[in-house]
Amino acid sequence: MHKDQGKTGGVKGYFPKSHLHVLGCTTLLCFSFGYIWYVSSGTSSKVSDTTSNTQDFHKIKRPSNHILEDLLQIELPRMIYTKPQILKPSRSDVLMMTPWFAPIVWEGTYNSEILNEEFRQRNVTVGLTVFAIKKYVVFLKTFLETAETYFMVGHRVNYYIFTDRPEEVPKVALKEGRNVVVLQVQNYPRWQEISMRRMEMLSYFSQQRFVNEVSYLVCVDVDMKFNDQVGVEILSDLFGTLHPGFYAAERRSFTYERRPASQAYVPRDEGDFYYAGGFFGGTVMEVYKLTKQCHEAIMVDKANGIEAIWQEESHLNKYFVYHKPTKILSPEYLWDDNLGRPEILKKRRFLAVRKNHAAIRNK
Ligand code: UD2
Repeated sequence: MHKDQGKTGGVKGYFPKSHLHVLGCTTLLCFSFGYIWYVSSGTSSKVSDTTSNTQDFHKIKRPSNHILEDLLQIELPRMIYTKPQILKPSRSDVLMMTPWFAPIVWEGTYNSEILNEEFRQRNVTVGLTVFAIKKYVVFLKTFLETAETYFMVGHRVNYYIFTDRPEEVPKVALKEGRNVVVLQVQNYPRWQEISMRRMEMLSYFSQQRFVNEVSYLVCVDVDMKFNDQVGVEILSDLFGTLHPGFYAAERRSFTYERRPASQAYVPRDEGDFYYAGGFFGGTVMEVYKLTKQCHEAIMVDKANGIEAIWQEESHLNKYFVYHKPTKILSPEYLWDDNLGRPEILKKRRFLAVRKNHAAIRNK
């Protein structure tokens, strides 16, 4: 697969111009759509100090204390549902549990009613982080609109949009308890660098800001659309997603970084799964640890004049070999229709949007 074809190697179509939204809006207009703009200024190497625009900052409703909230007693109400059957596993066609007892999330393996009740009682706020640097802002409208329909329905959500073009972030009507926060960050000439620098920015903002505002972070690619429910069943201390191109592959086929000179190196006799760079997350603390370690490894590689084969995705995969995720999402959570519709895939929750790499990258 050629790197410029994209990770899933799919056919990428031309993204219609009608999706280009160059909207020079006023702050007033933004708030009328229930938006919270947080546009930070300047850049310290890559990311800005977030304390500059305090008047908007205070508009974010924060959970009272998301560390202590976990200690609150959760008591379920009376609920009527089909009982689980010990001798009849809900799915027999796929692995539902890793050898380190992390559940693998497939349609049919969980009860969203129970999970929703538990997370509602904890009043959890989820941060969805997405980068739309340079021309990738064109993907935001569909991304946000579909997220409003399918992502964490009924829960509190902060969308954190990292962009170098804040004025081009489209306005989308938001449901109650949901906010958009625009974080202005710098861009880079190479798309590989943009993709990798996400680790640095995520670790910086986790420490500076997210830790005070949300319990969990979900970190995803922007050239995607939600196509079915993605809810609290995904949440756990540390979660990764099975890459749609490799979920059935043998270890030898995983596209881990194989050069020992790189910090992302994974020996051929190690590794459980091949995880996608485009969907991972966990508690703010765990995402901070992951992104900080990956960013530092990327910087060591840079100093040594080497770049991992799949940029930060390679570093993420190395991290997961030695820090096992506590939950794993099936490819339902990151699918590309160019890969067909296998029988095991009961839902396609988050789908790659066709894109023409040549027209979109480095633009
Ligand atoms: C794959 C991975 C992606 C990352 C990348 C590294 C999946 C589904 N995707 O995606 O997570 O590991 O390979 O090579 O596994 N971006 C911008 N502006 C740019 C370029 C990138 O905002 O100019 C952001 C944007 O959020 C985009 C993401 O970086 O979704 C990943 O870049 P990509 O979508 O071009 O990479 P792709 O599809 O090969």
